[in-house]
Amino acid sequence: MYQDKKVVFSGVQPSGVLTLGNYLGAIRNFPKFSEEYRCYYCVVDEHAITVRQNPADLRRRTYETLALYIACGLDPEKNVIYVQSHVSAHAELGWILDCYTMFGELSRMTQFKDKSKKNADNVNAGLFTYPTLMAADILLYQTELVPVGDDQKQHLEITRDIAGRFNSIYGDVFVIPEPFISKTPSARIMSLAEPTKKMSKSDENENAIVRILDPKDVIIRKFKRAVTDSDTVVCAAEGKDGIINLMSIYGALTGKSFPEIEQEFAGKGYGDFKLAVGETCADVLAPIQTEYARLVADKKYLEEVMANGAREAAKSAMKTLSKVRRKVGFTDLPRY
Ligand code: AQP
Repeated sequence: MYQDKKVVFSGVQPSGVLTLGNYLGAIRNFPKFSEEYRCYYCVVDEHAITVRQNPADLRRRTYETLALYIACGLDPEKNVIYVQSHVSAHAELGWILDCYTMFGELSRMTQFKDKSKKNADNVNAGLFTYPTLMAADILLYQTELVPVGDDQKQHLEITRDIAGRFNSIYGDVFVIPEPFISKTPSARIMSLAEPTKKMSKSDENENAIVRILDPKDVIIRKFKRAVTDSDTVVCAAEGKDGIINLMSIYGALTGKSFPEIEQEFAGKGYGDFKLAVGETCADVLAPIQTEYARLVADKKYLEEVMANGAREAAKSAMKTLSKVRRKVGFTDLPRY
C-alpha cells in the first residue's frame, strides 16, 4: 500500500499537555499528508527526558499525546503512529550520528541555549545532543518532508547538514529532508503573558499557555488576560506583539487575513476582540476534546495502536540502520 510513496515524519514531546502552539504550528498540519505520503508520527519520549520528568507523568502523557494525535484527525490505519522509545533504532542511530556531528554545530543551537538557561541545574549531555537524536528520528525513515513549527527550523538545518556530511563520506545513504513550515504567522504562536516568547507547554505560567484540553471558560479567561498594549485599535502595527499574536491565532482558526480581521474589529475595543478569539478557539477545540475523552479512556486500543505502529516503524527503521551499520564498519553478527 505504501510503496513508492514519499515519506513524512514528525514528532511531539510528551513533556506536558499540548498547547495551541503545538496544534496550530504542527499537529493541525499532520493529517493533510496522510493520503499522499507514507506518514510516521511519533511521540518522542526520549527527547522529553532531556528535561527532568516525573516518571508517572511521563508515562501517562505518552498515552495522552498519542490519544491527542488521533483526536486531532490522525487515522492509525493511514499513518504509522508510535512511541520513540519502542523503536530502539532511534537511539542507536542517534549515537552513530553523534559521531558525525560537530561540537561547534551543536553549540550554536538556540533551543539548547534557551533550555540551558531554563534548566540551569540540569544542563545534561542529552540536552546538548538533542538535535542529533532528532536527525536520527527523521533520517531513519528516508523522510522527504518534516511538518514542524518555525522554532524547529534550525534543527532541520542541522539534520540536513549531518545527512549531507554522512552521504559525502559513504554515498547516498540518507534522503535529505525538507521542512514543511506553514507560511502563516501561526508557525510560531507566542506566549499570552510575554508575546515576544514562544508559547511552550512546559511554561510554568499557566496564563501564558492555552492547552488543547483547557475547558471553554478557562480558554476565554486566558485570552481575556492576554498581555497587549495601551492602545485600543486591533491592527498589526509595530510594537503590538500581543495583538499580532492574537490576530495570528484568530487568523489561523478562522482562515481570515490580517486586513479582514482589522476590518471586522474596526471601532471595537480589545475586550470584544479577545472574547471573539477565546470563543472561536474553544469552539475549534471542542470536538477534539470530545474525541480525546473517548480515546484516552480506552487504554487497550491505544496500546494496540502503539504496538502496531512500533512494529511498522521498526521495519523501515531497521533497513536504514543496517545500511548505516555496514557503511561505518560494524560487524554483521546477530545483535542482542
Ligand atoms: N509556540 C509554537 N508555535 C508553533 N509551533 C510550535 N511548536 C511548539 N511550540 C510552538 C511545534 O510543536 C511541535 C512539537 O514540539 P515539541 O513538543 O517536540 O517541542 P517544542 O518545540 O520544544 O515544544 P514546546 O511546547 O515548547 O515543548 P517544551 O515546553 O517541552 O519544550 C514542533 O513541530 C514545534 O515546532
